Amino acid sequence: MVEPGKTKFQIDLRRHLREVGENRDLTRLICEIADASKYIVNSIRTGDLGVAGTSNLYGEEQLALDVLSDRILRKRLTNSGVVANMLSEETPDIIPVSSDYEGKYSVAFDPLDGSSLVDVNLAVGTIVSIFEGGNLLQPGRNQVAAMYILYGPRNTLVYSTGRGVHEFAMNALMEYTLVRENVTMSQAGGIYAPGGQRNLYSAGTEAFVQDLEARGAKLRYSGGFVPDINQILMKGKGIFMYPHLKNAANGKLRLIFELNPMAYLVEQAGGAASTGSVSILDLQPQSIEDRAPVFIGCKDDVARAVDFVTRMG
Ligand code: FDP
Repeated sequence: MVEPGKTKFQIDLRRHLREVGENRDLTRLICEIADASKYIVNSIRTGDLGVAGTSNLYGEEQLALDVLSDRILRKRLTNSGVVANMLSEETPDIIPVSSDYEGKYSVAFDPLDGSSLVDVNLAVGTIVSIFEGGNLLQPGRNQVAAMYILYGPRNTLVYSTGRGVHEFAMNALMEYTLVRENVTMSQAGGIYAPGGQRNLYSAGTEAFVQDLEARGAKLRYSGGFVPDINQILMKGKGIFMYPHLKNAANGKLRLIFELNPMAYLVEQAGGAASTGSVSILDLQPQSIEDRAPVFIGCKDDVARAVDFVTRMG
C-alpha cells in the first residue's frame, strides 16, 4: 500500500482511506471526525478542567470538556451531509440528521471517554461506531467502521473499515499521518488491565486474574478505556476486562458507545471480545443504555476468561 520511495509518514488519513478503496462518503465521514478531533485537542489543551459552570477570563460560562467535545462532534457530523442519525453518550436520545437514509451512515460516539481523568492529566479519548443506514440499535457485527482518537502525550487515531486496523499520529500541522498499517494481535499476552473493584469480582473472574498473575502477567491499567485498549491493541498482547461485578451484573461499560467499536477494532486485529459467555459483537442492543461485562484482547486470554467464568460464574 505504501508506494516505493515514500515513507509511511507521508500518507495522511484521507489518502490512506482512498488507497484501501473506501467509498467517498465513508471517507468523508471518517475525515470529518478526524477534523473535529483537532478542536477537541485544543479544548483539552487550553480549556477548563472539565468543571461545568465555571467561567473563563472574560466571565463567560465555560462548558465541561465532555459537553464541549460533544458539541464539536455533533456540529461536524450534522454538516457532513453523510449522516442519517447520531447518538451521543452525552444525550439520551437518537438525534435525527437526515430522513433520507439512502447512502448515509449512522454514528454512535462517546465524545470524551474517561473525562474524569482530564483534571489529573491522564489520557482520554473519543470513540466512534459507524453503521450504514439509519439503525443504531443493531449488533456490533454490522458496524461498517469503528475508530478512536487517543488524546495522550501524542494524539493518535486508530480506525478500521473492515480492511485491517491502522494507526495514525497527529503531526505539528494537526494532520493525521500513517504510523502503522494492519495492526495485529498475538494469540496470548503478558499484560492485564482489570477494571472494576476486585473485591466485587465473581469467583470465576477472581480465579482468572489469579491465573494471569501466576503466569506472570503484568498489571497495566490507567483507568481510561481508550488508552487501556490502545495499549493492548498496539502492543498486540494482553487483555482488558471490566467484568460482571457482585453489585453490577452488567459491569459498567456501555455497549453502543464503548464496547461495540472497540470489539470491532480488536477482532479486526485478530483478537476477541466476550461478555464471558457471548461475543460482544453478537449482542442485540435492547436500549441505548445497555451495558455489558467485557473481556477483550488476545484470543487465547479471552477464551481462558470465558472458560473460568463458564465454570465458576
Ligand atoms: P470515566 O468514568 O472516567 O469516564 O466508561 C467510562 C470510564 O471512565 C472508562 O474510560 C473506564 O475504563 C471506566 O469508566 C473506569 O471505571 P471506574 O469508574 O469503575 O474506575
